[in-house]
Amino acid sequence: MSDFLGHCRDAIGAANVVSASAEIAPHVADWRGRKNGKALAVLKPASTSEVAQIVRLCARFEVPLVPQGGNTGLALGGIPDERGNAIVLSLTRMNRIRGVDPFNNTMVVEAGCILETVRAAAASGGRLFPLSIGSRGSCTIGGNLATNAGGTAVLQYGSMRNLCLGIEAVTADGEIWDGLRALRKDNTGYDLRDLLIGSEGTLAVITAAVLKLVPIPASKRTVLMALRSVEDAVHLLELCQRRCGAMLTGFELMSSYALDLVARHFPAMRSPFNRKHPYCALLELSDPESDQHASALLESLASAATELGLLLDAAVASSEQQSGALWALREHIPLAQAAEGGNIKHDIALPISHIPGFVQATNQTLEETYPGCRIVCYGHLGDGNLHYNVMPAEPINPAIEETISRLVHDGVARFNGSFSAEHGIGAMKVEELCAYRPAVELSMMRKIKQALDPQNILNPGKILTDPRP
Ligand code: FAD
Ligand code: 2HG
Ligand code: ZN
Repeated sequence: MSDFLGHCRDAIGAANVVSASAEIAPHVADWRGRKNGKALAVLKPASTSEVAQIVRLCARFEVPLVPQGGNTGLALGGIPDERGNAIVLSLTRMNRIRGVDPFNNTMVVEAGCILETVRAAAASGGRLFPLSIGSRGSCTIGGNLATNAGGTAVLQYGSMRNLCLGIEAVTADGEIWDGLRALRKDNTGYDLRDLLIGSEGTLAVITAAVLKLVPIPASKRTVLMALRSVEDAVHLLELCQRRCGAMLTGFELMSSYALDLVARHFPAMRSPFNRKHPYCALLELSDPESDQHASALLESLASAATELGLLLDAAVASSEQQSGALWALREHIPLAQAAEGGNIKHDIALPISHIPGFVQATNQTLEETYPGCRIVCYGHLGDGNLHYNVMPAEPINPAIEETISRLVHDGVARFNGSFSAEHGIGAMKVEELCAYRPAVELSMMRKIKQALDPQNILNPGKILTDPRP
């Protein structure tokens, strides 16, 4: 192995091959602090050709590699396992914005660019890069692509797949694929870009991308609406989509218990309502016309919702600061859960019409089977994506985690949903993939993996089981 690391040092400079355990530590620990892997070293290349050299060395010495961006992933995809035979390939030094094209509404960025930086660069060119997730200050474009990240603006702009026109990547044998085409139409054979998006570092290392930009809306309005039930939230969503069409750019659901957790762990953040309501919906309207137009739309929407008996209360943000405070309530839910500790996460997608039935049935079964369990239910209702996290009364161990997840995911399957809406499979949901996807689907996935990475050096054991002991 010293031979391998020696060649790596020659390729990217000794300072960029990190092997001191204190420096490796943050790269092998998952964001939730639940798992720690081991790594031979963390390698930090600064260019596509350096990435290619490292991948060629990994292929030659048969060293597995785990691509990593901001390490904010929630499916244990970006850290190595406990064997200690893999390297972490950190893309964070590849952080150049290669160019912005306002007429084509695109920008070319390297994989290690932080999402927030990309959004700021787009804004300074008068454009919006719409992907918005709570981890935007640390996650990277490479990680966003590799997980096909979703977030709070998917309703109108789509997930990462819909926001990317082209990709540059390094294949498992160390070849560079320049697929940085900035085209909105391109039917030239199999869509390799789409194959790599969502592949969680198992098919290639993404080094750069062409991202789609949109105009910055003239006006944005944020409103928090208090509601009686999930069913009413679904009715409100239907009303909003009917009246606002493409101007509805966010529709998030939060249960009262989810907001209680935020208030407990972040006392400065409080719901604007002076009494508790079972659920709240956080809405964002983006209007291409003007503030007046947006306000009129919002007013008519609120009175229609009141007439239908859907609205218990509403708080309209009247400044950017107030809008930020409402969004902070929503974005602090995962942080409050992390502070509270011990929860079993379920990132599920369902047909929107089935969500009330699913929540009602699953809450009831859980409460009967695990008396005293608490359910933290919130998420991207407009996309049919809920974070349905469970905190049992008893301490969490692998057996209880497996039984509760099976109960929730069986319910999801009964309602024709998916057990992973936006966080991916990583190492955490490999068994679920086998349990809930048809054999033919798994077989096609294995053939793709075998064809593109015959040595199984790219993030082994993620998405699909690692056939090696
Ligand atoms: P990492 O965690 O470093 O890696 C994630 C996966 O991508 C791994 O499998 C890794 O191997 C692979 N990978 C990383 N870079 C590359 C590359 N260059 N080439 C090939 N493979 C690569 N996710 C959502 O979808 N929606 C949300 O709303 C959301 N909110 C979040 C809020 C918080 C507070 C946190 C902590 C996480 C949240 N996430 C959310 C999850 C996470 O931020 C996303 O999955 C994000 O896209 C991961 O980016 P990253 O750079 O941190 O990737
Ligand atoms: C969010 O929407 C993230 O806030 C995190 O996807 C979800 O922590 C979770 O369960
Ligand atoms: Zn989410």
